[in-house]
Amino acid sequence: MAGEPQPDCLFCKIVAGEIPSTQVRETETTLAFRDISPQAPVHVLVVPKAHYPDAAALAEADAELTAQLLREAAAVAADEGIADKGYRLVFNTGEGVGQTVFHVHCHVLGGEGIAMRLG
Ligand code: DGP
Repeated sequence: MAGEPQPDCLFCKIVAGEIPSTQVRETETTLAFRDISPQAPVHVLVVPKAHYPDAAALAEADAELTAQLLREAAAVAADEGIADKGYRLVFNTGEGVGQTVFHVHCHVLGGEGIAMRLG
């Protein structure tokens, strides 16, 4: 069923506490934790606790949860002190652009030295 935990999903295991992570925020429906391989001074992943493979599937299934995820991403940016200077939210969607974990996650990227423009 849509949203149900998937046994082989890495981020479902992190949500369940079966794999450790450095958590920075948690709500009833979302979890935010530091990326294991940071690409910027601040690099946090925000996930819904429910399992959806990518941003398109989440948006199609649950508009409120999509909004909660984006609100949490903004809250992470505020907590991490990067909201004023600007930050980037990235949803890699599909293997072709490097999505490696098929549990939707929002990368929150920011801090000194982060590129100002994509491309
Ligand atoms: P993506 O390429 O968009 O699917 O990003 C997946 C991210 O997940 C990547 O930046 C590295 C991160 N990641 C992979 N395995 C782990 C893990 O076990 N723990 C944490 N905290 N992050 C992980």
